[in-house]
Amino acid sequence: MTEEKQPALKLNLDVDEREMLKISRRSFLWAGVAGASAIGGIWWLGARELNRGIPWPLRRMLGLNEKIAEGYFRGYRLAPEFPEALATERINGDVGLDGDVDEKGYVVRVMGLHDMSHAVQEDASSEPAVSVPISAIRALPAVTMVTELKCIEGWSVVVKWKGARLRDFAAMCGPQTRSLSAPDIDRKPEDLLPYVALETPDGSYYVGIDIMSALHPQTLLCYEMNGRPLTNEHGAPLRLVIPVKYGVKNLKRIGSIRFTDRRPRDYWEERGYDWYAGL
Ligand SMILES: Nc1nc2c(c(=O)[nH]1)N[C@H]1C(S)=C(S)[C@@H](COP(=O)(O)O)O[C@H]1N2
Ligand SMILES: [Mo]
Repeated sequence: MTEEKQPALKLNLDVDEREMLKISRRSFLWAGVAGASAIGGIWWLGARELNRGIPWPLRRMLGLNEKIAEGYFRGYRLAPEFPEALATERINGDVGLDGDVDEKGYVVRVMGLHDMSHAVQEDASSEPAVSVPISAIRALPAVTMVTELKCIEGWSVVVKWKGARLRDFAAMCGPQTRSLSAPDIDRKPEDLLPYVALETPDGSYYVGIDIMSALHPQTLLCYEMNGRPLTNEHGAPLRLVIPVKYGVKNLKRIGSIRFTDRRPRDYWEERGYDWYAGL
């Protein structure tokens, strides 16, 4: 796993989670996000500055990222990485992928944030949601990793992925907390709501993920696969890649992301598979 604009992380696979929480107190992201919220939050980012490149609060976050504390992600057990030469692909599952998408104007609808005051309701039947433009996700630190996608059918493929950490996305958006006070992902992950729900834009494929797996450093919102933009069959323009879970949870074409205290419905769980689907 490499992150652009910073040295490769040294990762320690065997430290327990308590240690991880302790270490993560040296957090860096929240400072950048606090800077952003102080001047009106990410909705402002989406609305105002994206055409001119990276808005300044994100640029500030990148700066802090460069000074990332060694061991920031210690304690998370990482999925193995593979040589790039092994990267290949296979297509499986097309539920929720009908039709084309507007890749440039694409937005992800986000629900369950601490501050929903900028949420908009599209129509009478839909729930108010904050629209985060895909350009804001592309402006987050880009992570590249070569990991295995394992299908419950019994096959797997090694794929080179590029995208933003769901963790960084969450830090940018500010999820709702149990205490209803401002979220602190690094220092108080236990105060976050326990689940994340993701759905395709048409709502026909949907997954639920436990929050700690969602915040895992290899859980990415990907826009590139094997060095090329995602194709429709692989979930263009944005898909979830979560190597600590089976393929079923790696939702293609993300239409919405919801932070929630209720265990979300899950497409393959409803068809008899394990809800957790962890490796
Ligand atoms: N939207 C959507 N996402 C999906 C599926 C699907 O049917 N629809 N199938 C899942 C399954 S079972 C697998 S194994 C992976 C396959 O991803 P790939 O086609 O990019 O290899 O996508 C997952 N994500
Ligand atoms: Mo699968």
